[in-house]
Amino acid sequence: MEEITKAVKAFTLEQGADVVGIGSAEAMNTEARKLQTPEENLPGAKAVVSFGIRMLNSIFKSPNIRISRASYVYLHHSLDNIAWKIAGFLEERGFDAIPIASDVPVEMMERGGLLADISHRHAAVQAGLGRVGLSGHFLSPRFGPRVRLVSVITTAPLTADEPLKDEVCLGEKCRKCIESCPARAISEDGFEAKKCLSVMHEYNLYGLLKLMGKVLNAEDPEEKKRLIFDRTFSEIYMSLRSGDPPFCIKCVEVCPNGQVKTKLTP
Ligand code: B12
Ligand code: SF4
Ligand code: SF4
Repeated sequence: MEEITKAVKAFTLEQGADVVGIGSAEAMNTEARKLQTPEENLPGAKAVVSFGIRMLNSIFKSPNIRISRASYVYLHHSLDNIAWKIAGFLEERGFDAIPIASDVPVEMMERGGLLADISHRHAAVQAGLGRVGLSGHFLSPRFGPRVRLVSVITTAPLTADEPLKDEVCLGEKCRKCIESCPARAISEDGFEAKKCLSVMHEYNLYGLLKLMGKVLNAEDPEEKKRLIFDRTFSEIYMSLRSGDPPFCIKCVEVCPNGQVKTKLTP
């Protein structure tokens, strides 16, 4: 299996991934919460190909929120596209393989809300690509949290990588993610999704409804025009195109792990 493992990794990097590793499905079956295991998604699963594409550092320097938002859409499309190709690559070699979406769809209610079929962070940790930090983010030693992830579950018995032993997060010495979160969603006790969402809502469909209310109430025709053309059109367009992209990214921006390391071009 060594040969096919090498071939899958090489193929993934050729397609545009910046990091790739293999996680053991057995280990994830034991550790993951219910309905987030490889086996429940693909009976007979043996391995999980985990990979990521780094975020551009320059995005964080732009004061224009649309640049950051567009990068979200771009990265998720790229990740899903490559994951689909990897699954095809494995099927052509006689194995079953399923890509798990990089973002939505997720289970909204039954399992306690907003749970994906696989935690890509968990898969990346198992695949030896990095560790989870205080912010809840997966931190790569090279890109910190500035990397978006996706996973492909397969019945191919690929050789698993060893999880990383060294800590990447600077922990108590740093706390920058805790201090900068506008929703106070991060603490030593963990991450609270509901609090984070309350900030995200300012920028998604709920925010859009609020914006429409403002349009209806605006008395000055110039202000009405500005709200319609400058804001509402782009919000509707982005929501339709990408589902409902969340838009706070402060905890990623401030993490010193992401700021100091840049990619070395081979
Ligand atoms: C739904 C969702 C959200 C929800 C939160 C849901 C929740 N319950 O946590 C909301 C909308 C609030 C959200 C916010 C954000 N998200 Co989000 N989100 C997801 C999504 C689609 C599912 C997450 C999920 O199922 N969580 C359930 C919990 C159990 O898993 P988890 O948080 O992924 O990981 C935990 C466990 O795996 C565990 N773990 C990790 N390793 C190990 C090892 C062992 C042994 C064990 C037992 C456990 C364990 O610790 C992790 C951290 O708590 C994932 C994509 C995916 N399929 O994974 C993206 C994802 C997690 N989001 C991401 C990002 C970037 C964000 C935001 C910055 C928003 C943005 N602008 O993009 C914020 C960050 C908030 C934060 N501090 O974490 C990235 C994270 C990349 C990274 N480097 O970590 C992901 C992976 C998307 C992607 N494809 O890259 N998100
Ligand atoms: S995305 Fe924003 S609101 Fe959510 S945890 Fe990170 S800093 Fe806090
Ligand atoms: S900001 Fe600091 S404490 Fe938070 S995850 Fe990054 S290194 Fe860890």
